[in-house]
Amino acid sequence: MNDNHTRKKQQSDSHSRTGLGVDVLKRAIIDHLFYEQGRYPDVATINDWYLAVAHTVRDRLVRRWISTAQTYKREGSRTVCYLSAEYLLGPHLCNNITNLGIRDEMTQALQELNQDLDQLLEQEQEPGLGNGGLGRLAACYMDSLASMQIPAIGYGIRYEFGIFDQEIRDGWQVEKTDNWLRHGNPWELRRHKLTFDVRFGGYTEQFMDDVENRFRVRWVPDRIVNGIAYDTPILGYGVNTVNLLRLWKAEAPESFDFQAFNLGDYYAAVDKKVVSENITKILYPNDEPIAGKQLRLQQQYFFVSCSLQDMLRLFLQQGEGLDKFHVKFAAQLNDTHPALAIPELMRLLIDEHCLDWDTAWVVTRNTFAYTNHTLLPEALERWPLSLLEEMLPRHLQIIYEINDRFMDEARRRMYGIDMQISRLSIIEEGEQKHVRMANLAFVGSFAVNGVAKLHTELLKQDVMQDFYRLWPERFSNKPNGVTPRRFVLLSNPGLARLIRDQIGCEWTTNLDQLKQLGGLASDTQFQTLWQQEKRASKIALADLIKQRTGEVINPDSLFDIQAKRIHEYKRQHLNLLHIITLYNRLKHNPDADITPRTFVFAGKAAPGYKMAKLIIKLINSVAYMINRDSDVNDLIKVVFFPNFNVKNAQKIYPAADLSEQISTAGKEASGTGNMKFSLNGALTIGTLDGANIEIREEVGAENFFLFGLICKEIYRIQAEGYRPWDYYQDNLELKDSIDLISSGFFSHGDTQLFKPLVDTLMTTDPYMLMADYQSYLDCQQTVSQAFRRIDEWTRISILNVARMGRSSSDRAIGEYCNEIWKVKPVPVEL
Ligand code: 26Q
Repeated sequence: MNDNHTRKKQQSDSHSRTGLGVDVLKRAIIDHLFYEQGRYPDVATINDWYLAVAHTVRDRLVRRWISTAQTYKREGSRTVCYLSAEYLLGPHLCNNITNLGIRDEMTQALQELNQDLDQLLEQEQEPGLGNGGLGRLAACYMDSLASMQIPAIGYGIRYEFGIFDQEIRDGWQVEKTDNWLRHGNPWELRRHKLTFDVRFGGYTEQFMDDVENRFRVRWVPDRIVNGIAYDTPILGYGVNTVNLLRLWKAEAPESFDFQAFNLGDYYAAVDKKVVSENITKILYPNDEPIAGKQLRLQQQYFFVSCSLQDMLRLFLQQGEGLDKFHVKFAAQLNDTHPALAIPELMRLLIDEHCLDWDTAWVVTRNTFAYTNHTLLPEALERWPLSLLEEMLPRHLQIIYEINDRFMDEARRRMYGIDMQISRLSIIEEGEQKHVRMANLAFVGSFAVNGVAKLHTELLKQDVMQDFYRLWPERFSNKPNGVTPRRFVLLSNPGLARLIRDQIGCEWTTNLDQLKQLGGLASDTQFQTLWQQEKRASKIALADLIKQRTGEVINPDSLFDIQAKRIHEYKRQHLNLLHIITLYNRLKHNPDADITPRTFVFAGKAAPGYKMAKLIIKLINSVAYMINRDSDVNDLIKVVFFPNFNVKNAQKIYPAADLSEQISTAGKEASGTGNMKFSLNGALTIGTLDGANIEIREEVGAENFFLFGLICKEIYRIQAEGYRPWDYYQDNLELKDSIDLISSGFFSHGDTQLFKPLVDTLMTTDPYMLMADYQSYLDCQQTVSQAFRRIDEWTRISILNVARMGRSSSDRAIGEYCNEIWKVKPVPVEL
């Protein structure tokens, strides 16, 4: 999608490492196959071809990468550091081809070599270094930062095993380790020389520094681990900027283990090596109780320590005094996972670089900003104080000092205000003391933000209300966004082409341009083309579903899709109650006039989250019974699409007619899948929760299927006492659905299997399914009617896409840059 000028320039470059024309790409691929894989075309495997193409593309990033680094260094640019324990990047190859603007050229080059690009793309193992929304957000933000030419470094952890691969056996989720590095990773560069020591354990002692003439603290650790940098280039779209994603791997320092400490005790030394290298072995799942997760805390400290040491190194190269550190760097904390960066920067500045406390605190407080991603109280990070004391004794001292000074400041601010000061404390008192990471993150940051309007409001009024009362100016809302490059241009090329033919290419970097499609929404010719694209995507998904599950689905049915982590608050089981109700209706009346639907579920459950896994089992059990029932006559089909990851997501979003966003109001911070669906022309059925609220405002209430209690009503009912039994008794269809589950109908007669789920729904259910059931059913009825008027549906689908401009991650990053980080683009010339 390049303009003619750049295309000409590209074609004139015949260098085999940089040229972008078809012939030079061909030559480069063959070269790599020969000299790197040691293969020639006749015997090369698909994976050999994949690697040859990957290296060919990587070559084309290198020159831009170096130019970018040189430019930033020369200009002494202010840099954003995104600190995130997760990056859910998805496959690189197609993204880099897209961002280089050479998809057509590469397709042709491979054709001429008798290879199929799509087939090669299938070879790539995606780096699943994240759980879900938060990790994917970090990846979208890296794409936008590079595309907007913002100097930025992403810092994180190079997990050897990312999020598990999900298989379904007998309806249950089975976890398979994700050995993504098995075949090597062509997208990273190990930086052998770039390593830092990270200390753990031991004790601290005070000593008099005669040179500096002041007391200092020395931390004597009992263990040292090395962090080695692995760099992945992040290419912006249509620009020369290549930013850095720097992930840290833990290794044992040879000298430390083998000589100084374990002389003569070989096995203990090997043991220590294993323990050290364990730190970056595996990604922790969310929704998992934190108890006993020592290793998780080690991971968090390990990566922030490496990252800050690296930032200090880069800063000191510029020859300025460390009291100006925050002038050159802004560091964003992606939730509280990297919050130990706050005491760590204090420690580095004070203990290692001899700054005084007050100066160090000014620097620290002006460096960090914190993004909150959750309102669920059980998901707020708290670490046992005893664990910190043992693992990071110096940091605990610093945290205490930060807290004491902060509490005094709070007392001065609170003067005359009736408020419980203990709620502000970083330390939670009790039988077992805890460190509250959100409080630490707030105290050490100059800004804190929520990720959607309602979420930010609840943050201010609820979760962090005391902080908000005292420091309202630090709070802001930064609505999430998603990259239109990966989630439209790359994953839905047909739709992208259709859009380009109407409005050109500017929308890919300025998503508001999609507005121009609004004028075409009622154009019947355009509607037909739009329907054709959707149908093609649905057929492609149907093929994939056939291949993965054996299930045959009807591409003309309404594709009703819920794809996201499995969690009770996201209410996949409410979706199921709708399906079971439709089933009951069909069984009572096989001639019932029902709009044909295919219900698709996809998502992983945390391995230790019993109820979420039971929900997966129920989905598959319902699918089993319904899909085999001839009374249903294929009017409804239920499919569980296994192993939801970025690669699979890219096939799922384009095929959806209806996007299920049905969390209990007030529980979903934002959601970003909702945006990806809508950008691909799905209509949304949803509650007033998270980003659904903004999506509805943008696309128009008349173009959004709204149902359910609003947040305030949820709170009110909960305060009065939620009585699920009343809904059950008053609603025959609801009762029938629940009873059918309880009867063992879906479990080969086993009445115990789903009892835990039903019992929760009937008693304490904090997500109040029953209270939203009827409203959801009515709304689904409206959906079914609407889908029958396909032209009207298509009109609304076009309007949805046309009005999704604000959900671009470019918009989000623009707001972070202007309002929080104060950074400006630094264009890179080749
Ligand atoms: C914490 C401690 C120990 C182990 C694991 C964790 C952990 C890891 C990941 C806790 C939470 C997460 C991930 C949270 C997450 O993905 N939140 C989602 O963030 C999205 C981006 O802002 C929002 O759109 C979603 O609403 C929110 O659920």
